[in-house]
Amino acid sequence: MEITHIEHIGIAVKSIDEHLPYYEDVLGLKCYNIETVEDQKVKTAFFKVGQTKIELLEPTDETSTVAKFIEKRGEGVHHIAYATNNVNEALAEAEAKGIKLIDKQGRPGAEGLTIGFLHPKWTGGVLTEFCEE
Ligand code: CMX
Repeated sequence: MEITHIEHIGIAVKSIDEHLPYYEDVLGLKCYNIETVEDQKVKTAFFKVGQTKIELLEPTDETSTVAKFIEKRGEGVHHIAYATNNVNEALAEAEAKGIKLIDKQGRPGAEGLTIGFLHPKWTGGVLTEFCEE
């Protein structure tokens, strides 16, 4: 696989509205997109930091994996997403090298990207996502 850069860092929050002032008024970043990903049961808010984005993740209901994460661990860094030119190939290669996959195939994510997750138990406790434009 070829990873080109960190596409985004996902941060789990209870409320995007509550945290916008920190990112906009303290860090001086601009929220340029708010989008709900129905499939993942999350509302997302994006900020650009050079080539990388910060993605705030707010659960849309209590069955969301992000709601479970916040309940168990509190708000904070949720996942790291790497940009690759081919998510399906990257997933297959990781699986061939013994990593347990959450997604066998890429699926639609926010901002029109194709995404696929590796299981955090096989990646040193860091939920890892591959993204393809
Ligand atoms: N980072 C690190 N570890 C995590 C984690 C995370 N984000 N989420 C869960 N875990 C850990 C749990 O703490 C738990 O560990 P222990 O067994 O030591 O307690 C273990 O993984 C299993 O977690 P669980 O709560 O019992 O099981 P879930 O049903 O929540 O499944 C996971 C966990 C990772 C498979 C699930 O959260 C998942 O499929 N995540 C990928 C999808 C996702 O997170 N989507 C939201 C982002 C959307 C986007 O960016 O577009």
